[in-house]
Amino acid sequence: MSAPLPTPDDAEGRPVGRRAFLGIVGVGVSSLLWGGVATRWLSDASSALPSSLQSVVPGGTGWRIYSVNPPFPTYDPTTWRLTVDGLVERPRTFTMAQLQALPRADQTTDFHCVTGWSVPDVHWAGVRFADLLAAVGVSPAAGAIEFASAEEPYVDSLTLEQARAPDAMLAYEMDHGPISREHGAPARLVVPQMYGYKGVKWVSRITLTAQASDGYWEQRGYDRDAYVGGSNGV
Ligand SMILES: Nc1nc2c(c(=O)[nH]1)N[C@H]1C(S)=C(S)[C@@H](COP(=O)(O)O)O[C@H]1N2
Ligand SMILES: [Mo]
Repeated sequence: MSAPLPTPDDAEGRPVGRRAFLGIVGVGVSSLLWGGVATRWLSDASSALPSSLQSVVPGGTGWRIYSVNPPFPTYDPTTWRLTVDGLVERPRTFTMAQLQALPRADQTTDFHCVTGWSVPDVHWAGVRFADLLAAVGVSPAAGAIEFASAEEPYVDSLTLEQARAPDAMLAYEMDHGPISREHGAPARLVVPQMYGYKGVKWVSRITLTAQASDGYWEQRGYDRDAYVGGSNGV
């Protein structure tokens, strides 16, 4: 039998029991929850916890917020740019307005983290990769896309074929509003057919490459092809 894979719920590489985890978090957050400032708590005070305990979701939405290198990146609309480069014919950067000028796609899909939690019926809006890639032109040698987060060193990749799945997108809206800071503002990768670790938050650079490469969790033992129900880790 192989050793259990590490998960975002581990503290400093040590497993944290679910009860212990909830206990630690519960003490710190309960008073703030009543004050209705749970979101601010997540953004401002979360650095007081070990990085791996970033996973609390006040309000019971079902989400756990994950981050490997806090604090969460900040989004400044005046300076933010998405870079699309690598094996493309016309490398370029996009402002949010330019990204939103591309054809918009909407979908409602379920979200599954490999550690066992799910959120049903999440609404996303954003750009399909067919449309994004048409804006830069794909070089014949390209076979995959690498997604880098403003939160270094979080990265992941998809083959071009995977990225062209009808429900994969670079999302800039979640549940009918701009993506919030903790969920990856202003843009995150959404791949409903795969586990959540493929869904890079705070996407800042999209680089076309010849072949897919291992992402953050894949370097720690998870499958690169992370199809829900059809990969390791569960
Ligand atoms: N930059 C970045 N993206 C990330 C992660 C992360 O830690 N950092 N965690 C991944 C994992 S394992 C999951 S399940 C989802 C969780 O999304 P949420 O934090 O919006 O709930 O984000 C994914 N994208
Ligand atoms: Mo996850």
